[in-house]
Amino acid sequence: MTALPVVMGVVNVTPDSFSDGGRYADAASAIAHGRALLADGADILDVGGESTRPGATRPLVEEELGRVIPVIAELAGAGATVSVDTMRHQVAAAAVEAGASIVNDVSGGLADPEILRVAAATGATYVAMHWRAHSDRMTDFASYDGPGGVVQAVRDELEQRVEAALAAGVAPDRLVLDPGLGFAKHGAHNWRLLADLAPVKALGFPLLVGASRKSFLGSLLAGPDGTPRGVEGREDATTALSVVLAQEGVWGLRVHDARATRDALLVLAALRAAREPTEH
Ligand code: PMM
Repeated sequence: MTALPVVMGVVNVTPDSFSDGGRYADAASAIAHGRALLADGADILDVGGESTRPGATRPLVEEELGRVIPVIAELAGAGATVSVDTMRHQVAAAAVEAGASIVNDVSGGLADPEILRVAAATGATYVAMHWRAHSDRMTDFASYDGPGGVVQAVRDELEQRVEAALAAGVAPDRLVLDPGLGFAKHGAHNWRLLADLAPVKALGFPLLVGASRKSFLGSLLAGPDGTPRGVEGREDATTALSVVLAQEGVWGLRVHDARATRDALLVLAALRAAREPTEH
């Protein structure tokens, strides 16, 4: 029986994230939000200071550092397992120094290859997500016309990121892969990937999946006039996917509402326990 996934709660310290834009933009509210996620059952807090919403422009390195480091220092200092959501080696290095133990790089080392050496040197767990371009132009890269379509392309491109990470010295047991839902992918691409994770899983590394509140769920849940459902109305669909992904054996679920996913995992755990043969 595969273990149930860890719950990674999202702490976006950004003025412009699509899912919770601006709500936790100052350190104090981001820290309070991190504590609330822990109370709701998050195992890991993923702290990010750069929005990757489609079309987003990048903050300066100093801005990103100023956003995430105080939050990471406080939450890691209080005993939380903290991941830093960054594509920059300077931010990854400072975050690990401040107590983060996971580097979550949505670019898989493509945006700043030096980040791989930082992950290797610090011994942090490194999450390599499938990515093709920065958010301001990623929709230009959302075509998957080769044989095998998006599933084969994501598998092959992640394999190249694995090779780069291992060549930089990241230990194989410190590597996690992520198919990168919504990154240079349209809705149908996300659904194809979710429907067929096996080739990515067969690369042999734990999988993290971030489906929470993404726009393909908004489109799925569109009203009769075709208007996509707003982010707050995507929670039940997110939780449904958490259950499906847990049953598929993913390692981690990156979500905004830790309690909904934790509750769903408790249901699965109870069912699994009830299936075990009893002693008497
Ligand atoms: N998605 C976002 C940001 N970081 N990291 C990983 N590993 N996987 C994801 O799918 C992912 C990510 C964008 O979503 P947000 O704006 O809600 O944080």
